[in-house]
Amino acid sequence: MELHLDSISKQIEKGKEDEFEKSVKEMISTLPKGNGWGVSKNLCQYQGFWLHPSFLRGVVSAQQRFQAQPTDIIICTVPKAGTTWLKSLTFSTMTRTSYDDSTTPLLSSVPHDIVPFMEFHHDQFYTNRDRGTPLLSTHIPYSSLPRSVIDSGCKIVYICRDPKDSFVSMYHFISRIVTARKAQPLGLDEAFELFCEGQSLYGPYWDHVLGYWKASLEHPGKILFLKYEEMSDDTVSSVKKLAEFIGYPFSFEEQKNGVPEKIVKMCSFEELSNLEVNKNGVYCKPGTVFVENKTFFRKGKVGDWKNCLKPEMAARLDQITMQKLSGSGLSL
Ligand code: PAP
Repeated sequence: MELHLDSISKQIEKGKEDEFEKSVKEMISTLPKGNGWGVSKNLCQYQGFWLHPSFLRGVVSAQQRFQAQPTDIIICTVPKAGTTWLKSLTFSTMTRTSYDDSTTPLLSSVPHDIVPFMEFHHDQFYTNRDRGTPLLSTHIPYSSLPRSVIDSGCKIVYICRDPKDSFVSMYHFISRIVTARKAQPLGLDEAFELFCEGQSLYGPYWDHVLGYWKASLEHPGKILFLKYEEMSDDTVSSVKKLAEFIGYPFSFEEQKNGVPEKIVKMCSFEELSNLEVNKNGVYCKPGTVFVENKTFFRKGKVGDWKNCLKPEMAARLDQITMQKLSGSGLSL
């Protein structure tokens, strides 16, 4: 009898899932389409932002079903602004009484497998919660976040980066994925033009940043707004600030014993990028593509755009940034 009921409820679930898939497909077919940079045929413009079609399915699913808990910590980022680094630092800070630098799961898993993306790994949330670390991440723009994330009282940590470095990072990341698939990546000039026009993953870049910036001014206790450059400049102070904000402050004793410094070292680009898992492992975003873990660790430097962008390209991005951020109190 129990087995029978189980199979009926599975059928009902499957029916609901099929209906959801159908309605998302229909909705996607009505959206404006943009250039997918070779990763997908098209990006879709959804609620003002350009999304990869398979991420969009996850975004809609999260909007409809994700229930944030007041104790959740959600890392929100615009792609290529420091997601991987912030995940490692936050996870290590939250789990420092359970693990140290010789036992941390970061030694054997890429940070994206340890801190799942809300829109890519919907099914795994509960597993993650069972592990006792209420830590998730997302690239979803502020205005499109699931309602429960805003209402639940959970905390958000956002990181942004100089758009010149984020663009260069994204360009290399996508080129590596496309080349691995034996396809022809977009030329730098074409990708740059699209980025400037706002057509990049989860772009327009500036609108994404501004959404979280304005929200952080309105709700400073809910959203911590970080910059990659400031974190690079003084990582230990940034980690202490982060720990305080998420409710896991370092005690006097821990500070005396150099715990924040140990976390910073363990999560440094040099340490993480040299781990076997991050040199040779593979990350799979469900429903989309396999990405080699090493593509998340390229150079990890501030100002690498100088090796890639012509001065006039840099000036153009700076100009757009100035215009877009004008009057906001934010500079990048
Ligand atoms: P994602 O949004 O796809 O997850 P994300 O982690 O935000 O990517 O960005 C990757 C960038 O962070 C890369 O920058 P680069 O291309 O300019 O080199 C990557 O090298 C950098 N990065 C990854 N891990 C670290 C780290 N531990 N410290 C500093 N930078 C890092």
